[in-house]
Amino acid sequence: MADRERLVFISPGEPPKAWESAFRTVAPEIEFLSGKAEIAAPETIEWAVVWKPPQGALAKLTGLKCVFSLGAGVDHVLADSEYPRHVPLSRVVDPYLTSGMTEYVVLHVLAHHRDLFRNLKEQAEARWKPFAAKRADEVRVGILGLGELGLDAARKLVPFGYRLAGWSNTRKSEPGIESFAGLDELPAFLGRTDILVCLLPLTEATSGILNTATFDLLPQGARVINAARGGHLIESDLIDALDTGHLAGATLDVFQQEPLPADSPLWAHPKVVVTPHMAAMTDARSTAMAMAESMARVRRDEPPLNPVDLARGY
Ligand code: NDP
Ligand code: OXD
Repeated sequence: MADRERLVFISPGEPPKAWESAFRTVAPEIEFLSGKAEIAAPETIEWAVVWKPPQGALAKLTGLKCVFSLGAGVDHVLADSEYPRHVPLSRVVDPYLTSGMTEYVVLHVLAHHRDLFRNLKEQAEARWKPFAAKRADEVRVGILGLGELGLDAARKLVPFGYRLAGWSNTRKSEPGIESFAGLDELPAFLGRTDILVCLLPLTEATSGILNTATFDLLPQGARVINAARGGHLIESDLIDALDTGHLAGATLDVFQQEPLPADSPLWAHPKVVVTPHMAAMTDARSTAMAMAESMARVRRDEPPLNPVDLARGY
């Protein structure tokens, strides 16, 4: 048995430095392993901190007490069919992540409402053409997913005066935000939405939810913002809906393939804004602190903070 608890960091392509330093501060008693080299005695590792772990990597760590997703989403962990399902999985819920996402959503909702993209295009052509934006109380914003991130973004949009609604599994009761719940209410939600924001987790039930049938239910000239996962969107369906003029624009932060391939038609599409999966970034210092708190809980046989319901997938 190892004399120190051991933590392995598995995030292919991400330098472990910031996390190693954060854990050195909040949990100096734990041995931090970068997961790059072959690990001796893998059965003595208690904690795994992961982003897109390779298939089967976690199943080999037979002494695991908890797995921590480096993101709010856990689809990248549960994609591993060998995930050891008796081990609790904890995800990131963090004020800096939440405020980062809210900034992104507010920025792009405002940009679509005020058609900043038209201003940029006309500036490039040195054309002076004022146009009137709709009043905010005539603009219907709808958020798919009213969880940690969707709810905060919706609340911060309330003071702008938008007509706000959200769609979730369970009904919410939030001042200024109309609640739609379950698949039966999805068509009515879409039918009243001019700017659609996706902040759902990627699960079997939500995979491909942004498709032609969904877009057809949105009003003519609607806009789509996807800051959740690339797997929510059928990219060719979006391009068709933009090219026929049914949709007026889109902001995409996440893609079926990341990095977005250089030959993707999304890069140069005149109605699409592409950002490279950066809507909200996990803050190593505050998240490592929450993970250390979770470890203390697990040592007391309590669930970690922000546990994922493995059956539900989020
Ligand atoms: P939460 O789990 O807190 O919220 C999920 C919301 O989606 C809940 O309101 C839930 O409903 C709803 N939901 C889930 N499944 C369904 C369904 N089948 N039908 C209707 N509603 C459903 O997640 P977060 O808000 O913390 O994060 C959302 C996602 O954002 C993450 O999973 C991740 O993929 C993405 N993300 C992207 C980032 C980026 O940089 N682009 C950064 C961080 C996160 P209910 O409330 O009823 O359970
Ligand atoms: C997340 C992400 O899920 O960064 O937190 O995408």
